[in-house]
Amino acid sequence: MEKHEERSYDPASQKMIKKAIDEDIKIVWDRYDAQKPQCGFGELGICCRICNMGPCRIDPFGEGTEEGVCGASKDTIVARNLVRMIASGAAAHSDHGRDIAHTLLMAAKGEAHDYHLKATDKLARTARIYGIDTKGKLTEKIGEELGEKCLSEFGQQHGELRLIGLAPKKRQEIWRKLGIVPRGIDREIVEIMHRTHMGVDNDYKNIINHGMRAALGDGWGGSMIATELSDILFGAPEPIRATVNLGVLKEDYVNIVVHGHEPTLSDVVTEAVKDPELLSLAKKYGAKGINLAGMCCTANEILMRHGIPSAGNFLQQELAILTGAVELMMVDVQCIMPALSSAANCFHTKLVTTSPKCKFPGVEHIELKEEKALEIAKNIIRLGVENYKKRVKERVSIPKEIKGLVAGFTTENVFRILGGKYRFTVRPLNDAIISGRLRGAAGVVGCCNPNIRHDWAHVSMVKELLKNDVLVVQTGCSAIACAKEGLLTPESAFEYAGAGLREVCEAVGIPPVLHVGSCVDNSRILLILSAVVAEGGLGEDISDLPVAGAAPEWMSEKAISIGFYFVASGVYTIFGTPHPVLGSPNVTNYITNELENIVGGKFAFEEDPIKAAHMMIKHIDLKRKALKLGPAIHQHKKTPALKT
Ligand code: SF4
Ligand code: MSK
Repeated sequence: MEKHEERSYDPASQKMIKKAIDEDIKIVWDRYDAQKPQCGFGELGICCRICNMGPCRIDPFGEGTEEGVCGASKDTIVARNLVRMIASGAAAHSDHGRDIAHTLLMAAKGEAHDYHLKATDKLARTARIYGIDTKGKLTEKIGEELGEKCLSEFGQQHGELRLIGLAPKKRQEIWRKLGIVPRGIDREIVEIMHRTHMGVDNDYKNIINHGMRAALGDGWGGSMIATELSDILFGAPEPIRATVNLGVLKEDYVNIVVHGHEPTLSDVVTEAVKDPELLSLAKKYGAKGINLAGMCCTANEILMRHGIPSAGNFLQQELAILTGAVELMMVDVQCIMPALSSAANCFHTKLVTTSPKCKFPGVEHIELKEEKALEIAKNIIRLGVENYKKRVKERVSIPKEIKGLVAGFTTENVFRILGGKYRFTVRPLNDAIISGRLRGAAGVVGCCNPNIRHDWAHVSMVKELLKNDVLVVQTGCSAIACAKEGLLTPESAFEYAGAGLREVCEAVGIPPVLHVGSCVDNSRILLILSAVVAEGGLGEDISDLPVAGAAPEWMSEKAISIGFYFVASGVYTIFGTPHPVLGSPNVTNYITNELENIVGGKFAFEEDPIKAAHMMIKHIDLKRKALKLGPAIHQHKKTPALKT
């Protein structure tokens, strides 16, 4: 295998990686290689630099220093580092949720005319969950009250987050008994920073238990608020066909790529690109029109609501620029590589930052102001259109690879699709699991990372699960990886699904892999699991369900927070590469073993995606047995794994 093939499983990415090698342009894989060997202390989690008596490190071989200057043990140091990752991940998701709540409030008050409360049904439902009396009230009034209530939960000091009440009763009791129900979203994150300050919490179990509390404040708080309010504000997604991969970029068009996570501006950009004046300007410069594409989770947001194509996932952000065909890349927050500005400098691409939280030196910053979002969006698109003149035709090479997918599944429409028009229920899903046509379900989510062949682990794991009659739900970059392989279409069930899963997909008309959105939309998975419990017949808690989760190519601190809120919600969750905890056998044992008896879920680390898939299947079978369900009806013979 040549270098470009080793680096990515995706043929479109391979072509652009080859182009980078040929033109001696350094991209993420080169920077990764330059970092090797990566710091062993960091990998094991046993370095500490939280006070100025340090930095300190523990000798992993037990021959040198066993404690920091202050006396902190490896258990304390590892646990502190780990929960600080949760704090950062939960903060990122939750700040996203706060921003959406802020925009919703402005829209409701009539201060942001380019936004409207689109999903009024969902608005009323969510308002009622928050105890708001909706009778006889105008939509805007309900929106205002809901926006205020949600915003107040970030700084709430006492009590419990409202959305916690959507978890199964038994689950809520487990959290209450353990004292890990989040009181306020920000409060738990701040408390992580306090507890992990020098000389505070030294009990690794106590530290991690609080980490779970903050992570729950993300999954059942900040992220769930982001999802629910985004649906209200930008429209509740419905299954929608679209396309994915670098081939969505068009040679004769002005290509605009939006990248990041928060859809507040990009949702308006979907309107701005239809502006007749901008379209005629594009034509004046010789382009056939304006082509909008997404990247990472901003892509997922506008893909599921507007059918805007996705140009790719995290590791493709530089590769999109390398096509030489991107006039402008507009970024908001999270997962935006600092290297983008140098990649853009190698081509004619204009990079524009839009959030006050995310600026790059030397890069044009046009800040989103909700009051005049459409005007700002048009100004940004105009820059892209004008930049078309600078495109160097000889440097343009757009890979042809493009695949169709269906995105836009949500908790609500999954109920409707499964139950039919008159029966809003997940009963058919429960029945399919009980009868054994479906073995169980798995959430495969998360990033991509140059430390593992791009997309390969996602695709291999998901194919193995499908073959074994496990329905897969996906978010984030993992969903994009599998979409590029063609797994997110109803037709793919015929090629990849086991007979039982295929039967279910055919009967209901769904793909065997359901794309439920962006990273914050992992909260949708929590709600689907809760609905399955409430439907009955599969136990009383999420931890009773024959389900498992995985993040095979994770890289972000958000993935750690997501992992912890799934584990704390009772889900067995496998990460491809380990958390930086192996320097403490106690912490490792706590999160991969003991936690199961405490919260019902636990972590496992397994790099081989096929092995990991079988660990998930084994777990699903154990849960089936505990529920006294028979084995899955259709057992399939093993087929060879994909080449690494
Ligand atoms: Fe070293 Fe303790 Fe300070 Fe950490 S807190 S840097 S282990 S002295
Ligand atoms: S974008 S957090 S690389 S999934 Fe949500 Fe992808 Fe991971 Fe960012």
